[in-house]
Amino acid sequence: MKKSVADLALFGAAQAFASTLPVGQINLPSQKDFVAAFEGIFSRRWYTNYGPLEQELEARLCEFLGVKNIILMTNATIGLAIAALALGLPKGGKVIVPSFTFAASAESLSWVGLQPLFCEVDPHTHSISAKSIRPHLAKKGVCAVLGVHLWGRGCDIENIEPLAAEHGLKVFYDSAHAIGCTYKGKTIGQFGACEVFSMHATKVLSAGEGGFVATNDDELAEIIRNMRSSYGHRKKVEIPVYCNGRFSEAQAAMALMSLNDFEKNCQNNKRRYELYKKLLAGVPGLDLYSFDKSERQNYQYVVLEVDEAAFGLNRDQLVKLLAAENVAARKYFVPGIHRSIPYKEMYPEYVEALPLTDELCTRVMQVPSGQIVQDSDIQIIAELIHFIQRNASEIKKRLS
Ligand code: T4K
Repeated sequence: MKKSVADLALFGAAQAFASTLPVGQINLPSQKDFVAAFEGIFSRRWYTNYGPLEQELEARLCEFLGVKNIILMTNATIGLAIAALALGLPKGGKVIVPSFTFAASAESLSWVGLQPLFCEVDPHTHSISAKSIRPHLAKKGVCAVLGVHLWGRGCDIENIEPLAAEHGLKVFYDSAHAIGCTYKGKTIGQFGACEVFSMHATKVLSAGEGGFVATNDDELAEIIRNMRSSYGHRKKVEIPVYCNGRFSEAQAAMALMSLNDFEKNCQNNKRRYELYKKLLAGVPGLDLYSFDKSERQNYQYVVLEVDEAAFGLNRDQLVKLLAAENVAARKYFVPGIHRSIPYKEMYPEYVEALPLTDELCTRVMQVPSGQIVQDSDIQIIAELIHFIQRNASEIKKRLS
């Protein structure tokens, strides 16, 4: 326990943790199950291209999300790019997308010759809403809306979809954070033309690397399956271009094990989230992102917002102090995509146009959660944050 500001690692004292505590899930399966799954792959000698594990995973995900079609993909970035092309959006068309999201949401559009039209987000939910897309709907060249369910919370689907339909726009979703979550009681994956999920190593459902597209539209599913280019139950249909978005048996094995553990991992995430909530309650200037209790959540990210005036230090200073203690808190997402390369040069018109997003980019951070984070670690992180806040003015002097 730190007693004075000189005890902080940033000022040369011992670190609170001997090894780094990352943000991210890294929910590994048991090594025994892992070896057994890989023995099966080796004995079948079937490594990719719609093997038996891939087929089993697609069927299980259909059931899990209550959706007719799942198309597994190398990762969500490829899934988003293929989905955008499969929707038949016109070359050079503009897709309304938030800037407060992971770069892949916009980059996937650029890869397939579409233009991101960056919109604001709701400062409370951090996601796009009918209000934030409304000013852009009638702009020249706009052809679709790509909603993002940030932190797993469904964006304003019930208002976005009818509004987009009035303008003849397609809606699809980047649901990379939202596996197992609901919106108005309905499982995310069932909305829009299609939804794209990530199974990256840091996600609560993990294939190491991986992703998938979910859709109830059979025709769209066939186009996406053909574009992904692998064998299987596909019917040959006309497609804009082939791609390699294949998913391997190794990824499928990891994902199936992760799916078996999904409920348990979400419960553990929730416990960690609630512990942070309890232990950080009352820290001036620090807000824990909250979820609608009536919805199912995966609690994949523990998101904090720092109000510099009340906390006494800014978000960057807090992240730096924690990093020195081996707490690898992250700043998702800095800078906003509209201010990052290449977009700030390609589309300078957005640089000063998104003040709400800019504000979030200076305040929001994530603290470690996931399998390797013990309750005792959270206790230490919370004590550190309390200590830092109590001593904010002295720390600030030292930092300057
Ligand atoms: N849309 C949204 C809204 C997304 O958030 C993402 C990805 C995508 C689309 C695209 O999905 P994918 O194409 O990736 O399927 C991470 C992930 O790479 C990325 O998947 C994720 N979102 C994004 C929010 O975060 P990084 O660069 O911060 O991850 P990385 O590799 O630094 O990992 C975070 C921490 O986890 C590290 O501090 C170390 C730890 N870690 C990581 C890996 C990979 C481990 O302990 N073990 C590991 O194996 O982007």
